[in-house]
Amino acid sequence: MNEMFSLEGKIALVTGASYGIGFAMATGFARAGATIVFNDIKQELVDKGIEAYGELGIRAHGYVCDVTDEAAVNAMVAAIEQDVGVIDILVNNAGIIKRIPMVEMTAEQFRQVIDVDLNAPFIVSKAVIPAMIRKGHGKIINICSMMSELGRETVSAYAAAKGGLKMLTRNICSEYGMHNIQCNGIGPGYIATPQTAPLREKQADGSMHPFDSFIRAKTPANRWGEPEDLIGPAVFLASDASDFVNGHILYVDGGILAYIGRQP
Ligand code: NAP
Ligand code: GCO
Repeated sequence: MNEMFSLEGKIALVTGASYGIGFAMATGFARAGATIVFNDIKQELVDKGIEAYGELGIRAHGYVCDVTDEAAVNAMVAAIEQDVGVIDILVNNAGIIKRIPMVEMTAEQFRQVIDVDLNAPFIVSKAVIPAMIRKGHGKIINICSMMSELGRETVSAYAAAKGGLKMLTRNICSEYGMHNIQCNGIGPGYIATPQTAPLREKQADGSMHPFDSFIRAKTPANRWGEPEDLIGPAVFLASDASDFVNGHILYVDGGILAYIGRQP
């Protein structure tokens, strides 16, 4: 059974994985035997990431690359294949959010979110799929969201991107499943990372942020998720154990999507 979940001998690229959800998933991949490759936009963050992985005994390979820049992505993938080897597992994790009421959001701000959260997974997947086809197998995991299914105020661009990412996941499955490439999504619920820190900040009087209370009431587990909650699902979708799972979005949300919410 352990063999089925082993990533021994596999090379995993996790985008935007200097910290946060990507970092947690990558540490899980490493514990399952994979070689870890990650990127970030800034050399400073790549260096910090390498140090953080090193503190866990993981010798990660870090690259500076903006995932929205197709030429830079193609160059990074070529460098990875040269330095480390052909990518077996790709996690499109890098993402941003802008919380602005839609009518106040500029088209440029909307485009920036779509660029990172939807166009970039297309660009990076397109860069790695040909070698996966030649190799005869591949795993692509797109990090979706509750907003792949639900909307809420101020996150129009993010929801549009994550909804699109759900369908891009299904399309990669449809187009490349015949090459033994499985493309699935993980839809995290509300996870305690820098991205959601503004939603959890204590109020001036020390009380809980209203959104913090709201999400706890919407989550049967009555808590925020931790990045570590995503490790098991990510290892499953990266391993042989999921070879007949394709085009699926695995929601890791503590039950949010199943629950009407706790009565106030
Ligand atoms: P985070 O803490 O904000 O980390 C995002 C990472 O992506 C950072 O390392 C960031 O690097 C990197 N990144 C952003 N733009 C990039 C670009 N153009 N090129 C390369 N790297 C880039 O986010 P997180 O909470 O860990 O979320 C990770 C993923 O999970 C995102 O796709 C997010 O949408 C998704 N997600 C998060 C939650 C949640 O509750 N936290 C829930 C569902 C889904 P910089 O620091 O240099 O910007
Ligand atoms: C927000 C949050 C969410 C989470 C996540 C939920 O402002 O509502 O940032 O979008 O990041 O995507 O799954």
